[in-house]
Amino acid sequence: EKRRLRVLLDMDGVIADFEGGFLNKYRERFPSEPFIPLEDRRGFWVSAQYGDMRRDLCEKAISIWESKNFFLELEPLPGAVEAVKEMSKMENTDVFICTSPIKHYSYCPFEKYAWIEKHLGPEFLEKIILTKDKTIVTGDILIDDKPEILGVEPSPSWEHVLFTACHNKHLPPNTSQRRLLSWADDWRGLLESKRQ
Ligand code: UMP
Repeated sequence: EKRRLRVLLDMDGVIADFEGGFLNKYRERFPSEPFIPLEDRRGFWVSAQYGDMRRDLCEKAISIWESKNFFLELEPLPGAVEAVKEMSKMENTDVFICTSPIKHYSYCPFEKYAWIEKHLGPEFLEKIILTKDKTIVTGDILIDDKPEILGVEPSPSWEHVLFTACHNKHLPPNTSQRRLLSWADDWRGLLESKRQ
């Protein structure tokens, strides 16, 4: 009998360009403040690295993604929209978008739905999972740019495949964690490896 493959895709940093969108809007709003070029980004939390640079820059960074239209206006990452659409049309494959909203809920959850409808189409509105804890979601694979995904479930069902991003590309090689370097990388082969 056939078993279906369940793929969980993170949104920010995997299909939507959070880092690029942040930097553009931060520089536009705070043109005279220091900023971190993408090649100098280290660590998942943008706010932490800005706060380390100068204490008050933490809240200035946060004010950017708490603003109206921040999440809505993010650009798709190269190849992401095409890959997600192709993946979701594959036989025996269920694709879900699994994303953590920020706690400032005025705009983010709405705009994530609107972004998915705009870029992937209304049929994907049925595939959205908003959760702060991805460990309680079951799946075969979770493609996510956050190096460590923790929650209440100590042994999640999915294999976490690290999607390469500006903030994680310098991490020391980790033999127990596979990577997808970009959407030009072999994501089809990755999915095939999970069907065996
Ligand atoms: N985020 C922050 N602070 C940061 C960087 C990102 O709150 O410094 C937010 C953006 C996303 C969420 O809403 O965290 C990350 O969600 P996932 O990519 O883990 O789904």
